Amino acid sequence: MPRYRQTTVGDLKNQAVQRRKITDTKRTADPATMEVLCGELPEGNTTVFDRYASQQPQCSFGLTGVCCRNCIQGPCRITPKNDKGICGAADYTIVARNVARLIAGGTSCHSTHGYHIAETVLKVVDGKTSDYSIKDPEKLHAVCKRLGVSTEGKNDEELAREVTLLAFEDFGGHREEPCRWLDTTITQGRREKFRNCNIAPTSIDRTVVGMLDQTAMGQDSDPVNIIFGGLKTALCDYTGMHIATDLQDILFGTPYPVATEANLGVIDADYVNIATHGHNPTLSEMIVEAALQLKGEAEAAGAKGVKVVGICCTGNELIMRQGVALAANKASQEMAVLTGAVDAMIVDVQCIMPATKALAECFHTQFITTASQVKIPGAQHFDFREEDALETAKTMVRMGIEAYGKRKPELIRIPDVKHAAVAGWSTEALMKLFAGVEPEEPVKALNDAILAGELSGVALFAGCNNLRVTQDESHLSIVKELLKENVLVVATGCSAGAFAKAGLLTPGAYREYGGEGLQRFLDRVHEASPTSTGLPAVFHQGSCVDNTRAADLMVAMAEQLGVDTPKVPFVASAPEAMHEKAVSIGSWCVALGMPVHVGVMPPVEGSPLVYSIVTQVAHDVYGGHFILESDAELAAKQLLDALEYRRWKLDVHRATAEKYDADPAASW
Ligand code: BF8
Ligand code: SF4
Repeated sequence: MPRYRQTTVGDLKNQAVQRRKITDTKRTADPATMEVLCGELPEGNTTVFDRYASQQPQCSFGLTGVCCRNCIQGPCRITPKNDKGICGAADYTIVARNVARLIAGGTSCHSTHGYHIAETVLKVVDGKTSDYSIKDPEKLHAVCKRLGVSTEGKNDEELAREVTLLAFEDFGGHREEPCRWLDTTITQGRREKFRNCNIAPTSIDRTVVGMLDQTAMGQDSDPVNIIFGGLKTALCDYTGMHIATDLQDILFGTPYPVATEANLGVIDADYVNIATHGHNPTLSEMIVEAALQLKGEAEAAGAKGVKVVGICCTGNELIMRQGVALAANKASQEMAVLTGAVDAMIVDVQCIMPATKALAECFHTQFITTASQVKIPGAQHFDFREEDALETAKTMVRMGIEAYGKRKPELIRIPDVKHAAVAGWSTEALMKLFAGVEPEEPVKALNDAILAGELSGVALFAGCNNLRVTQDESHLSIVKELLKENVLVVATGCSAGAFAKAGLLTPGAYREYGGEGLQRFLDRVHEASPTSTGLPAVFHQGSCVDNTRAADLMVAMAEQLGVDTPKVPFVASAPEAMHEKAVSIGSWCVALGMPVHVGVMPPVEGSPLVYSIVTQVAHDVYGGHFILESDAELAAKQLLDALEYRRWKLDVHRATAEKYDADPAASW
């Protein structure tokens, strides 16, 4: 019987792993980024790679999570000599509190994003802006159906208002029932589990505030209770981002396959290049429109037109819906500026390094901030409002057109590296693909392939770049291993960016990277439901805020199989988790029952108890657990083992249920 667990219960990693010598480390697996890094830097400047090296050695109290700064008697650090903080907090309390607060931080980012989109929808239906409209009434109706909103005799605007008001209740309402976007998108088994464990949130805002309260000095010191509070908060992260994805699809359209390109080579010296960076599509969608409208002005300035390129998750939003080329993921954001051919970088929220602005000062690049909560000293700031979105976007693009004339030709060096990519694989798009084989119940095509042993399961690759490891390397090596073993892979965030940059999203790439079973499956579904774009090796599902698309897929698989989600052969991996958002996503994935690999050690090693809760006990309670493994080869093996274990168990439970004419066993 395959093992789902690591054999080393409580046997913590050798901390030396955390402190590899920076001189021994290859910085990046991305040839374009490497090429730029090997060039000259403007005098006095550094890149994120240099600053990581300068920070070494990093503090081991922080690395292992045993530093508490939750009151100003601290910092208190746990050592062999001092096993308690000044107030008496033990390692397990401090580590659990720190992790829970990371989750609260991540949840705040995603839910603020979702809230902003909800406000935008309301402005649209109230007629306060004419720059946006409801682009996907079909999705609006699907969301209404799911939420139980009657559509009878109501127009799209009325429905959108009703849906948005329900979303506001999930953010800040006072209700006794769990948040609707959580409750209506999960299995009955998960609904009961979350209620029984008292981790079903009733309001996002209330839960995040409650988490800060629970983890304050002199509050909760029980690590299990704190971690349950953390999971409740993580389910708010799920709720907020599901709202964001649904409303973004309603407003900008549900993504379907679209052909484009990725990596720094997409920056074109003949064009005015506008890089959009951050996460929120309300701004970038307008930039795309403004760029189209201002083509003539760019030509008058001597360029061939305006080219919008994407960075980080704004890039992922635009690649999904608009086919805008993706220039960089997180660790390469400075490299885009270093090409010397980005005329304006327009940023919104999250993952924007202040250093990118500093670097832009050495070039002609205009650096523009647009969100009230994200200002960077020295950057041009526009208070972006939906009411005059297109006009503001045009002003910003014009700044890029003006800057185009001020380029320093001697500083331009664009790596000749880019790959064709097909993105736009929302869960709806995947279902459409599967529907060619199973028109009545598309997900059955996927489940049947798993039950027949043609596919090994499904994996979600998500998360960031983290400077502790070689950029993109473990994303690529783990995914290649899984593809070879016939795993269907979906991806989001900077992980999807890494795959796009390396050619795994290129049409037909599944033939190069996929095992025989995966190739056969994709050939079959594509023949039955052809696309004009062709199929990639990895299916890009969007930005970090879109991770519930993968959860929706897992839930659909579970419901078709007649089991709860922990039984579905579905795993997740965040090889380079970095942001607080990655911690919250990983945590709700565990609560939903996924084995979740994290390739960079999170700060839990300081407490053997917390370490074993997240890697072992979580499985007993929720069916999901963390696999904390920095070695890519071992990680791939553990993910494949987890899938094998689930397939084996699913087979046994299904065969037994059939024999006794009963439902499959509820246990996992
Ligand atoms: O939200 S994957 S580095 S860009 S946090 Fe950031 Fe991480 Fe990239 Fe997108 Ni997500
Ligand atoms: Fe130290 Fe306790 Fe204050 Fe934390 S809360 S800093 S452990 S006294």
